[in-house]
Order: sequence, then structure tokens, then C-alpha cells
Amino acid sequence: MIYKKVEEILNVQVQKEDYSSQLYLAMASWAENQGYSGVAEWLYAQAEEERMHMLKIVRYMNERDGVAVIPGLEQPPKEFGSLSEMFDAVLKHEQYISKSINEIVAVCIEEKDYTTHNWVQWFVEEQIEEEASVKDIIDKLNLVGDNNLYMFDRDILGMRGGANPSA
Ligand code: OFO
Repeated sequence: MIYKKVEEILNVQVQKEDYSSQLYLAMASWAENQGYSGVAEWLYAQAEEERMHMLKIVRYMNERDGVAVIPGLEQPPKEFGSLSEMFDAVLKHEQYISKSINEIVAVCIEEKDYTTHNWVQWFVEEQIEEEASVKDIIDKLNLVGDNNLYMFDRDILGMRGGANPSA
């Protein structure tokens, strides 16, 4: 069984993971149209990872006899300014997701749901890695500057850290 409050907050997280996937897909498509094919590949893969995160929560809820609510699609923005503005937005979004994972941890403790508390640690770890990998990208982007975006775009594929989403 799953506690009501835990079920509610997990459904909120399902929505957020789904939106993350849509957001990164929109960014991937934008980057591809700007000619940044390396960045686009990174973002397409990221969009897939976010979808795996959403599925991971849905399947956990079903396993625990909860009811997962599958959200409708929310329209993400179409324009992202520059590469550096876009990656700043990715970092801000991941920080927001980390905060919401922490809120799940807090509800688990409040409800004494130590099973879900244990399960959600995977997401806690994942957020540490995701924030770190986006920060690395931003550092690299600052280092190469606007004149060498071609090199940056070529190198970004080698910078995909992150945990295996299907783990
Ligand atoms: Fe970007 O992370 Fe999902 O959880």
C-alpha cells in the first residue's frame, strides 16, 4: 500500500518529470535548428532520461497499489535565446527538480513511509549527478567563449555523465 500524501506528491513529481522531458525535447529541437547537433543529441538523450524518470515513478506507484495519474502535455517554450541562456535555464530547472525531490523525502519522513524514503534515494543521487553535469557544461561554455562554439558542440557528447535511467 501507499500513503495518500505520498501518492499525491509522487503524482506531482510524475507531472514534473513529464514536463522536464517536454522541455528538453523543445530545447533539443531548438538547438538542432540552430545547427548545434552535439547539443541537440545531448538534449534528446536528456529528454529520454526524464521520460524514464517519469516511468520509474509510475511503475513504483503501481507496484505499491497506488494510482498514478498520467498528465496531459504542457507546452514548453519555443525560444531559448543563446546556448548559455539555455544551459542556465537547464540548471535552474534541475535545481527546482532537486528541491521537489527533497519535498518527497520530507513527506516520506512525515508519513513514516520508510519504503518510499528508501526508494526515492535513487532520485536524490540522480539530482546530484544531473546538477553537477550541467554545471560542468556551463563551466566549459564559459571557458570556450562565443568564438569556439563549434568545438563546444563537438565536445559535448563526451560530457554525458549522469546515471543510467533504467537502473
Ligand atoms: Fe533531470 O531529473 Fe528527472 O528527476
